[in-house]
Amino acid sequence: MSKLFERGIHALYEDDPERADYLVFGRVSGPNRRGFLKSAGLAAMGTLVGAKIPFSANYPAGLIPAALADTETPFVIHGKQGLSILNDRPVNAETPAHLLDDPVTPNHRHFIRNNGLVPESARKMDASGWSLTIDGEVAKPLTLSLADLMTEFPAVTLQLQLECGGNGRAGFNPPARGNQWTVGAIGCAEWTGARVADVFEAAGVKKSAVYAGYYGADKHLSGDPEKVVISRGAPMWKMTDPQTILAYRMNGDPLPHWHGFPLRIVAPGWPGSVSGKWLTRIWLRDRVHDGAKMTGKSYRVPAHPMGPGVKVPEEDWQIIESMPVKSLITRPRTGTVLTAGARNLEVGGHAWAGDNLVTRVDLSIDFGATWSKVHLDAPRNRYAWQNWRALITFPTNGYYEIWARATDDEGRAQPFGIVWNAKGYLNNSMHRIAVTVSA
Ligand SMILES: Nc1nc2c(c(=O)[nH]1)N[C@H]1C(S)=C(S)[C@@H](COP(=O)(O)O)O[C@H]1N2
Ligand SMILES: [Mo]
Repeated sequence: MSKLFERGIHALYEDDPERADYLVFGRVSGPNRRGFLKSAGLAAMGTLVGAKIPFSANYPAGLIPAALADTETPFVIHGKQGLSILNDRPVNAETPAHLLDDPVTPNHRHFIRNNGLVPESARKMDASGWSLTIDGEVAKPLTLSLADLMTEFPAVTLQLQLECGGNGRAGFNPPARGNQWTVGAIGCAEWTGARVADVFEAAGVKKSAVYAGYYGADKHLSGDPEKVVISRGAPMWKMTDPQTILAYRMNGDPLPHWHGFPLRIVAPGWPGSVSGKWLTRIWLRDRVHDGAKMTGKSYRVPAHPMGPGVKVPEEDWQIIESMPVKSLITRPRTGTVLTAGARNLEVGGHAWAGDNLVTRVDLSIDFGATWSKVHLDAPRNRYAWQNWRALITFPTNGYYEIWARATDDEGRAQPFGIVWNAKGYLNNSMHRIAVTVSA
């Protein structure tokens, strides 16, 4: 099923309704349609809408069943502005670089990466029936309401960067399947919540606990309530880091429904997939968590860089932990044209480096021949992205590219190219934008 929805049902139907119909329902439109509907097609359609369809024979070909279509208005994401929609079922949308210029990413500009469907209660912003369970390798399993979390544990407010492990996938060649993120699956909002460590402490962590896995309330695309959308996690040391939190506010507001209302993990600096949304349970494990999208090739890369077509032995796939050093130019917007004779330009953006600090950012306007250091701010708190700015001077009129390269505190700098891997993770190649000074 997931393959069908890689592009989103609305996009699929807009492109070629008959083909979409065939892909979704396994039937063909036209004279043969009735025959197909009686067999596999009808069954598939029934599964998708969750019941038998008594009047299926009358169902117009190429029409998106309202049960699927009305989840959100196509191509509009409520509460967001200016995002590029990569998929609408599940909703996946990224922020163009120039709209990420704010030092702290506002809610309407933060990217969305959903693997399934937003739970109904989150849509209604209703936390009345919600609770969080902490169980597994603990002395005292806990079940907490939102009010418990807000009152029994100290609240911390932190700016935390969250980047999808697949950000930059669009740059892969040969292409990697999945959402074709360019540069905008990154944000740094101000999150408020309880430290995971404090909540775990209340549950009494056993010595046997080595890993913690999350479960959320989102719904699988197939509609099957038994299927888990995603259930990832992190080792105890990361989960109990003082900057890993159970967030119930985003930039001062209750968590927006897109971002996990009423509660999510924010485990900054690691692939965004560790930061479970619509959180209902954390299971402390005596082994590495093996939930949905923890195993196989999901969020894993080969221990040694490999080329396309090379078979990597099972034991050489490693779970992605800290994300690599990266930067973004958020002003000016790429394609900016300056008036003839203009020589100076203010350039700015952000840089981040997983669990590390960024120690410098350099810019080049001559395709990497020479570099100059920008003014780089310290992070507001650990795991906040670092804002930077520079004034650059163009020697003549003409076409320029501005390239940005960040370096972390272990001396690792962004590469020019991409270290290829099969699933298109961890592309931290340098960001570049085009600027022309008119002739
Ligand atoms: N329950 C749940 N949590 C989830 C996801 C999801 O689909 N379901 N997506 C993960 C992925 S892959 C990423 S990159 C981040 C994205 O967070 P955002 O949508 O708030 O930007 O959430 C993570 N947490
Ligand atoms: Mo992600």
